[in-house]
Amino acid sequence: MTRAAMDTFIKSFTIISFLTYGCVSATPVKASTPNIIIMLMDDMGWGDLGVFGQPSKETPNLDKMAAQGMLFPNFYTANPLCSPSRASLLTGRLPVRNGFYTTNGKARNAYTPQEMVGGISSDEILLPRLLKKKGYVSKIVGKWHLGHRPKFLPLEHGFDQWFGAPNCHFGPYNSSKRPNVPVYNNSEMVGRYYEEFQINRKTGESNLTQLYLQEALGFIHQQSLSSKPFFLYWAPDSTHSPVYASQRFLGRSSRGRYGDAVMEIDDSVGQILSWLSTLGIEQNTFVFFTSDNGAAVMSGPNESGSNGPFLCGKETTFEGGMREPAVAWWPGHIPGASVSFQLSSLMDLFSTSLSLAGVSPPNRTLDGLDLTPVLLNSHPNNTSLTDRPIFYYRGNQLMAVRLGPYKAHYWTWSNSLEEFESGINFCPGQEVPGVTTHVQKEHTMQPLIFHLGRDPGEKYPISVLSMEYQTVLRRIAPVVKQHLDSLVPAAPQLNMCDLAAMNWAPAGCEKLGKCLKGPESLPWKCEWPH
Ligand SMILES: *[C@@H]1O[C@H](CO)[C@@H](O)[C@H](O)[C@H]1NC(C)=O
Ligand SMILES: *[C@@H]1O[C@H](CO)[C@@H](O)[C@H](O)[C@H]1NC(C)=O
Ligand SMILES: *[C@@H]1O[C@H](CO)[C@@H](O)[C@H](O)[C@H]1NC(C)=O
Ligand SMILES: *[C@@H]1O[C@H](CO)[C@@H](O)[C@H](O)[C@H]1NC(C)=O
Ligand SMILES: *[C@@H]1O[C@H](CO)[C@@H](O)[C@H](O)[C@H]1NC(C)=O
Ligand SMILES: *[C@@H]1O[C@H](CO)[C@@H](O)[C@H](O)[C@H]1NC(C)=O
Ligand SMILES: *[C@@H]1O[C@H](CO)[C@@H](O)[C@H](O)[C@H]1NC(C)=O
Ligand SMILES: [Ca+2]
Repeated sequence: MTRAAMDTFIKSFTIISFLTYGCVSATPVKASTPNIIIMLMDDMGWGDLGVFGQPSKETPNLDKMAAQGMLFPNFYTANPLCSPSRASLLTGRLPVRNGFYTTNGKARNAYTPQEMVGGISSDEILLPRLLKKKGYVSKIVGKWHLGHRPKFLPLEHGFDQWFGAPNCHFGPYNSSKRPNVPVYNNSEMVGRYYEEFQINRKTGESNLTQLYLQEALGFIHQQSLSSKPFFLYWAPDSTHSPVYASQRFLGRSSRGRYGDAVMEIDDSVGQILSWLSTLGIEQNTFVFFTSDNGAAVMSGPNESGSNGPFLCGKETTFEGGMREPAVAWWPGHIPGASVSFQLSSLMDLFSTSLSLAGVSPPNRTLDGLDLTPVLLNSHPNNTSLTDRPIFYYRGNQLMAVRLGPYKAHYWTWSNSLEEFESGINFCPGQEVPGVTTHVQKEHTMQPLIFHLGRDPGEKYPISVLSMEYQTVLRRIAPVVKQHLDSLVPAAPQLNMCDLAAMNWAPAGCEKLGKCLKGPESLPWKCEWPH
């Protein structure tokens, strides 16, 4: 970070703090079953929002959302990759508990590419299914990524409606070798990316975010006319490489094409929030904005965002991989221009949503926390936080733990030297010797400990000889032991691949004449290089 950028970064916090103390908070009213909107971005970084210090200040709507709501600077995802973090959001459980991991290699990130055989287990209970108990109508708009074979799709797991795609928007593909990813309307495909739903890889032009915006506005309108509460899971994918934006936004950002995509998302968020006000339901709708994992800095500056002052990005368990931008908004209930330093997680949105809806949590181990005491706290100066750990996993390997301002790394790894030398760099310009290691390095006997307040970039491990180190380790060690001793991993769902499992002939393809013929089934153990 440059000096000027750092100044802006610090200044934005000063402004936030001033607003916090300068603002009279609203009196919380316990509304009955509010609508819930979770806006989950794809690969957007902590440093991409003006309110989190992005110097270009190109997110006026998100910044306004924060000014009217609550900012969470210590918010984490459950995994540094799309599929596992999305599974964790909807189950309230760590990937190792909900099965979204692999055992094909040690500490490997796994997801659901088209050749993936597995998906979300039928043993898991997803948020929309539980919300249904209180009459909620649920819609997902955008990326699913919890498995693309029929039994894994959203309408099989509690969602009433879906408009979007089951996998990433990679492509275009030659359909004889690999089908383009289908776009679904509810339980049937209505076309494919790069065919009916164009993404121009040269210019970066696509109208998909506009389509996903219209789907959201339409659903909100429809539900506002009904007497039932709604849950909208809005998951656009334009900030994931290949990044795209529509004509009106292309070329507008000073940050390049990635910034264009962010500006279009920001504009869409603004439209959704003002639509709630227009319909007069803003005081009855809880909205939370965040991202599924850190910015994909390995994709280069034009195709990825910013993780602010944090180390590395997507795929890693350094702060850049898992610390996320996060804003809560609910006029009349959440005090405006407030900041909560609560250590919080994507999985908390599961428990928080259940609490808001008045649904009791399912009888199983959950990793989320109900954040309503923090969100609805009428005293903006109340800094009493719940002391809870954040666990950083890669596959089934616990890599690190955060407790209070301290983070202890039990294992470190960026990627293999071989991969690194082939040009794949998870930490461009940020090598920290002994920390961003290119071998899986064990530190179990003597974890690397950082103070994230003094050293957010994880560059200066605290000396093992210091009193501070000894004190912190004595606090963290029993937390780790307790977690590991009581952990019951689910069966891993992301081990097997098969070309026959790809999206050759999704439901609805007959009507469109878009069924393709796949190869014979020939399953293999998926290779997960990092
Ligand atoms: C797909 O690949 C095959 C074999 O490489 C080739 O014959 C065919 O023309 C390609 N089709 C398209 C649409 O590019
Ligand atoms: C999706 O399906 C619904 C209900 O079947 C229909 O009303 C709507 O027009 C469809 N939307 C699109 C974009 O195809
Ligand atoms: C997006 O929509 C505009 C206006 O309808 C159209 O002119 C343009 O070709 C579309 N772009 C893509 C990539 O589909
Ligand atoms: C990034 O985009 C700019 C503007 O289109 C272009 O000039 C530059 O070459 C691109 N950089 C890379 C690394 O592709
Ligand atoms: C919760 O689950 C446990 C273990 O499966 C079971 O023993 C217990 O009876 C259950 N409790 C309730 C209230 O259902
Ligand atoms: C402060 O917040 C905590 C939880 O965040 C809550 O338990 C406590 O009652 C609050 N205290 C006041 C004075 O509001
Ligand atoms: C919050 O703290 C500030 C600064 O200490 C103080 O001026 C203000 O009166 C406090 N507000 C409330 C509501 O307690
Ligand atoms: Ca992602």
